[in-house]
Amino acid sequence: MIKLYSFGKHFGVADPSSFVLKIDVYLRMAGIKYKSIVRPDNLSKAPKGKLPFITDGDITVGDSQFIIAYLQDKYNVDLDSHLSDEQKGVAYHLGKSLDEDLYWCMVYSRWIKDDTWPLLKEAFFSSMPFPFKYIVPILARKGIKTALFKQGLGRHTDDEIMVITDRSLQALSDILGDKTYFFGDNPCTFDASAYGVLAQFVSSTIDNPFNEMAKQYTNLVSYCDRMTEQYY
Ligand SMILES: N[C@@H](CCC(=O)N[C@@H](CS)C(=O)NCC(=O)O)C(=O)O
Repeated sequence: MIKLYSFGKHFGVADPSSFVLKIDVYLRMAGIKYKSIVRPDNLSKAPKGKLPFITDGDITVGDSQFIIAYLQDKYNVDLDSHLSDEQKGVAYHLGKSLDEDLYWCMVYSRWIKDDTWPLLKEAFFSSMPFPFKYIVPILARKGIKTALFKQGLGRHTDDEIMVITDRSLQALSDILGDKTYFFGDNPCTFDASAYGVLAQFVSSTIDNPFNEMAKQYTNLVSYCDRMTEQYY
């Protein structure tokens, strides 16, 4: 059976990583049986040093885009057969925007903002033995700060990052409109990506200004509720 190496349920969502949640929901959408493996040493075993990765027998695949490609190929999954070529192209680049832009806004809201960092630190590091529980979170947060700076988002002010996040959420809300899924009546691969990141904002128990702002988009909230209801 496929094993999905993940962080485990946190803050009211099946996984606090948008990339792991993308694969978790994708496997459910595709009807593929899998087992979630939540272990502290998952990251050190990850082929690319990041989660998610999967193992399927003796095959290991890292990175959400390659995991999806592997599942499509190996298990003959096609969640996009109802999309036109143009829609497939739009969906692909929308997905990239979530992975490369909105994801980082979420990271900023959790790791950098002092209103949420204590919650994150407690959830991920408090069970570590002394002195690691004090040293590791400081180093990890510093690493995220550097990553955000290099990515570019970390060079903006707090207000600017809020604006960038809101623009992205507004655009997603406009695209979804009153449709059931992003591309109509049936879910597609993009819905896995969308749910993966949107649920982190609107279905999370984390109460911060970013999530508060996201929850104003009632169609995005209903969408995540619908996906959760359907697949969990
Ligand atoms: N491109 C990767 C991104 C995965 C990723 O950034 N995972 C984060 C969690 S959301 C991670 O494992 N970070 C740990 C680290 O960088 O040490 C994918 O699509 O799977």
